[in-house]
Amino acid sequence: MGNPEQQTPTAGASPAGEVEQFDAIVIGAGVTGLYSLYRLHELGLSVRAFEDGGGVGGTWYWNRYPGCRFDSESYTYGYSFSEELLQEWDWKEYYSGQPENERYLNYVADKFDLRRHIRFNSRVVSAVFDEEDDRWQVNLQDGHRASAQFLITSVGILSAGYIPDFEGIDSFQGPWCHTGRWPKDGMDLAGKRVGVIGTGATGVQLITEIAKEVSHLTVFQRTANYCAPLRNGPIDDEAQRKIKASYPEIFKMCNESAGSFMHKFDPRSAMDVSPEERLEQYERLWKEPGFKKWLSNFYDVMMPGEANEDYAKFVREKIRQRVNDPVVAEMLVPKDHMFGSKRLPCESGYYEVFNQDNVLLVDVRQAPIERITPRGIKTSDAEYELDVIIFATGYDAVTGALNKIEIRGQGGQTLKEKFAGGPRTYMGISSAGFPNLFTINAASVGNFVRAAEPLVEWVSECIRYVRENEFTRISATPEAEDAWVKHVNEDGAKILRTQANSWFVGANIPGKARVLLTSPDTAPVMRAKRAEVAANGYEGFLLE
Ligand code: N01
Repeated sequence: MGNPEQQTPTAGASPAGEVEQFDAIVIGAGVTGLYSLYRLHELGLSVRAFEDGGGVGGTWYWNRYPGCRFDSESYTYGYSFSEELLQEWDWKEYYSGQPENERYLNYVADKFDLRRHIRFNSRVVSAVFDEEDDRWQVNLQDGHRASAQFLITSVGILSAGYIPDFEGIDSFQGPWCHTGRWPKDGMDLAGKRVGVIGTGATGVQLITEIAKEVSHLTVFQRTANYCAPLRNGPIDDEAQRKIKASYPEIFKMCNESAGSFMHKFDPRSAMDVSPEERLEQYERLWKEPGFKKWLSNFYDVMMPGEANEDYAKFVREKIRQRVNDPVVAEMLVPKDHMFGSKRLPCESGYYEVFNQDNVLLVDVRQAPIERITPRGIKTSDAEYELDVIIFATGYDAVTGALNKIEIRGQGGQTLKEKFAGGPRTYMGISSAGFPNLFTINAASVGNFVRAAEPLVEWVSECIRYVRENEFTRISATPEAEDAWVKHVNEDGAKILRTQANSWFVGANIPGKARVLLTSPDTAPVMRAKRAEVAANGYEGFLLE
C-alpha cells in the first residue's frame, strides 16, 4: 500500500510550458474524485486528477484531529462497486476513525491502480472554458497547465475551512490551527492549556478526545448542540462475517432511506401513540448506536412540529442527567433551535468532559470573543491564557471550495459571481453557461459514499452519452436551472435543515447568502429525478 506521506507531484510531469491534454480532469482525490477517476477510466477516457494534498482521501486526508471518526456505520460508508473490495476490506470498528478511513481510501487507490493518474500537491487555481475548442484550460499554482473536454469538481462539501476574522490571530504566541488542516505530525497538547472554539460535530469529537491529555481545556461555545451517544465498538470476527454476507441487504436499506443510512423511520407519528409508548421507544432507541436514535424513530421526530419538540425535550433531559453542575448543564442544553435543524453530533463521553475540574465552558454568545491576544483569547468578560488555540469553527460549505478556484465559463463570467446569491445549478450538477463542468461536490446529500457513488455513475454515464453522440458541449439550460433554484428555495424552506443558522444554509459565514446549499429532496427522489432526466435524453440540458 502506498504511503500517503510520500506522494509526489510527479504524475503527469510535463516539460515546462507544455499543456497536458486529457479527456477529463477531476479536481480532488477524495471519495468522489477517486471514484470518478475509476469510472472514467473504465469508459476508456484519459483522465488526470489534481489533488492539493500529498495523498488521497480528501476529508479523510486533511481531518487528522484527535477523535475524528465516522458517525455513520463504517460498512455503509465503503464503496459498493466492487464485490472483491467489499470482501477484502475488514472494518475494525462500527464507527471507524480517521486513520483507518484514510488507509481504506489508500487501499482503494492502490487496488484499482488510480494513484498513477493523480498529481499530488497540485492546487488548481483557475479553470477557463475555451469557447473555440470546447475545452477547459486548467492552471495550477505551480505553473503546471492542462486541458480537457470535461471538468469535474470533486472538491468536497466541507473542505474550505472557516476561521472567523478575529483580530490579533497572528499575534498569538503559541501554535494554533483549524481542525481541517491538522498537522500531519500532530500537535503536542499533553500538559498544555488548550482553547477550543466551536462545538459542532468536529468540536464535540475533538474536545472529548483531547480532554484526556491536556492540563487545562477552555471550550468557547456559542451555540449548544443536541448530541447523542455514538456507542462505538470493535467489530469481531463473527460480526465481520455477517456484515460481509449482508452487503446486498445493507445497501438496499441505505438506498431506500431518505439520507442513504441503514435506518428506516417508524411510519407512526410520535403524537399518535400514548406518552408511555413514546417514551419507551425513545429510551429503547437511545441505547442503540449511531443515528438510529432519530432515523429509526417516529417519522415526525425529524420534521418541524410537535413531535420534534417532544423529542428535543427528551434529549435535553438526557444532557442534564450527565452534567454534575446544573449551571454548566443548562449552558450545554440547546434551547434556540429545533432538534435536527443543525447536524447532530454523536459523542463518546462529551458531556462528562464538563465534569472534569480542568475543563471550563465559556459562553461566547453571552460574552463574545473580542480578539486573540499574544497570550490567549479575550472575550468581553475576561482574558483566557492559553498555550494552544484550536479553531473547530467549521467550513464555508459547498460553494467555498468552488470559489477558491477561478472558474470562468462562457462570456468570461465566473462561477463565484454567478453563485453570489447561492448556487445556481440544475440538480446541483451543472450550471448554464459552464459547459462540460460537473459540480459534483454541490450535488451530494446524506451518507456520503452512498450518495456520491450513484452521482458519480450518473455523471460518467452522461459523459459517455455526450461522447458517443458526438456532442461537444453539455450544460444545464437556463430554464431548467431557474426551475431547480425555485424548487430548492421553495421546498427547502419547509424542511428541518433550513430552520436553523448552520452551514446547511450558509448562515455560518458572515455575508454569505442564506440559501439551502444542497437538494431539499431525499436521496431516492434525487436518484429517480436524475434517472428520468437521463432516460429522456438529458432533458433540461443543452447538448451542442
Ligand atoms: O462545523 P460547524 P464542524 N465565534 O459549522 C462555532 C461534518 N462532520 O466542523 O453554532 C464562536 O458545525 C459555531 O458556533 P454556532 C458534519 O456534516 C462530520 O463542527 O455557529 N464560535 C459552531 O459551534 C458537520 O455538520 C463528522 O453558534 C463560532 C462551530 O464553530 C460538518 O462537518 C465529524 C464562531 C462550527 O460548527 C461541520 O462540522 C465532524 C465565532 N465567530 C464533522 N464561528 C463525522 O462524524 C463559528 N463558531 C463524519
